[in-house]
Amino acid sequence: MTLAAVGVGANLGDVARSVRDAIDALGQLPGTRLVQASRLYRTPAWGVTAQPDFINAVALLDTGLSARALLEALLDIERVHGRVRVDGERWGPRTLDLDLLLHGDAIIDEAGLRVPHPHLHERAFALLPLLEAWPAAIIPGIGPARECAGVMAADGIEPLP
Ligand code: PH2
Ligand code: MG
Ligand code: MG
Repeated sequence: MTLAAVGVGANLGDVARSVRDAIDALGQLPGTRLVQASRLYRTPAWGVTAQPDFINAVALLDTGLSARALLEALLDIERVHGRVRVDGERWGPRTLDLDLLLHGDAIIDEAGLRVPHPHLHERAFALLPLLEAWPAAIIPGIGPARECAGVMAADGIEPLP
């Protein structure tokens, strides 16, 4: 079994509902248990900033799924939530985005699968909920997630009431 962290985000549709439903769905994957989920955070869009705020959260899973199998399961859950991938579009608005942030201490760089998530250490919207769910999280090849978050502005990121 492996501890895996999944970033959950959405900024189109009924976003809080999508994020909560996705966290439930993650806990029901085969051979997988939901260990912890962060609160939901409202976060300003990062990267492409001219789009609605996101709701972000992180789910911590204990799973027997390989990173590749977990990735495929994440894509399935995204599709169930109406995610439409637009060719060539990067960082655009979406009904649901599930990102494999960490899979134990694995470092993977394969087609479609990069773990740890290549932007995790520079995104407060992912690090803050990650640290809430898993305070001791280590980003393989980078270091403790807490140290990355400590040097980062978290402007405008707030837990939902
Ligand atoms: N996801 C992105 C790009 N920008 N910004 C926020 N605040 N939250 C996200 O989940 C997000 C983003 C690409 O996946
Ligand atoms: Mg993403
Ligand atoms: Mg994604």
